[in-house]
Amino acid sequence: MRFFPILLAASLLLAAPASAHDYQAGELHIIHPWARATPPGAPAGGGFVTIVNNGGADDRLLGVASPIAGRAELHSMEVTDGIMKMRPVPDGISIPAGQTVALEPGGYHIMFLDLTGPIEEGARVPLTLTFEKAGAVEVEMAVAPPGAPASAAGHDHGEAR
Ligand SMILES: [Cu+2]
Repeated sequence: MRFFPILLAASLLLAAPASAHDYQAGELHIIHPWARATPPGAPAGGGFVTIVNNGGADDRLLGVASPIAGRAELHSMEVTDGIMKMRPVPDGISIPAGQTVALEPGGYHIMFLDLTGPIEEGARVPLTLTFEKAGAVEVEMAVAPPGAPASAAGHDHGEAR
């Protein structure tokens, strides 16, 4: 029955892009980083992640980087005079002690600019999150279909958000 472990490994690999994944960095729990797939030629794309601070001290997400983008920025999105506007948050995003901060469609997000190529559905994309206290954390983003809402990205963790 030698083939069985190989089949099992193959099915795990195939299941990987859609499955939940998370990371621990000190007191920070980094849940399900994901990006939206982009059409060929798109200049920019969006990335999302949920961060839980289980520690007693505030931290701050200062910046992000990925090899898929010439630069990556942290953005907020809000409605001003009836128009949805994104803007960079140069001071980063506060991750208060004991709280959960979600970067999600319609709110805080990562903006990938000067893409080196399309973000392809099903791929795994490296992402570096740099925190004030936790330092640089390497994670991988799952890639969801274009236009995927937050709930379609495999939030089957059964964890607090
Ligand atoms: Cu943006």
